[in-house]
Amino acid sequence: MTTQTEARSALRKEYDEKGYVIARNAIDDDLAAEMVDHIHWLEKKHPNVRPESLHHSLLAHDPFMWRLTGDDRLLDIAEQFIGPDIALFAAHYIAKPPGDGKAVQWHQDGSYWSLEPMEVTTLWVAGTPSTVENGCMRVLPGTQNRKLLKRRDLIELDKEKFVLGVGIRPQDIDDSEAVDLELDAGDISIHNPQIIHGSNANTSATWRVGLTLRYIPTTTWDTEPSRENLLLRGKAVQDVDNTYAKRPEYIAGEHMPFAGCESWNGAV
Ligand SMILES: O=C(O)CCC(=O)C(=O)O
Repeated sequence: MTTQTEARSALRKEYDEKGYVIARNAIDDDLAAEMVDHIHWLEKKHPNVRPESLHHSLLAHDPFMWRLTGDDRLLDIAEQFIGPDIALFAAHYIAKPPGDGKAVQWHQDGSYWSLEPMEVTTLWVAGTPSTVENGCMRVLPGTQNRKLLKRRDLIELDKEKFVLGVGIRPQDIDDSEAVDLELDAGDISIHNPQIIHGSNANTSATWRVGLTLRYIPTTTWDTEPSRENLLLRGKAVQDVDNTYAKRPEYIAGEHMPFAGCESWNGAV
């Protein structure tokens, strides 16, 4: 029988070799279903924001987002990659509506981020099944060992077609070895900030709901002072000048109800 420690080191080993790894059933179906409810609740709250663009600033004071990103099952996984003092510097729902979702051009996440050092890992959480047909994430294994492209190396993209405004030039990519990360609701993939990845548009009749969670050790400095990090486990480091959001209280009528919201306490 595989022990918990062996399973953990297997996850880490695969991530180090390939730049990504999948953890199945990381969260339960009920929590994944609440993610989908959250998307539809956010769509009503922000009718002018596309569901691929529900960014951190809309989520940092949302009790359900704190409940989800602070879930011990996700933090236990993040801890294997970044250690025990954990903050979240960015969350972003990339939810692609049926037949209408945008593509994500090939990119390396680290090209966009002002983190010092670039110690960070992404947990990509599936709220619905994520398949080739509905535009699952795709990766180029091993490319985490390539140099990190700077923003000036990237090209501008048509925001009507692509979720991100800049990406890697198509002629710089050989996608013949691309791997499709097909996931069920509740599975997650974990990826390195340098791996080249992207996704196609959703041409299917079903939603594809994904949430990107960027976890950092509290020793990493998020040099963007206006961005509010969520301190989720362990301690902040005094000399690292990150801005931390206050844990929000749940207010009925103002926030989306979720399992356990009545006993959610903002002050912990
Ligand atoms: O959700 C997607 O399709 C792409 C995700 C992505 O680019 C990321 O997590 O950095």
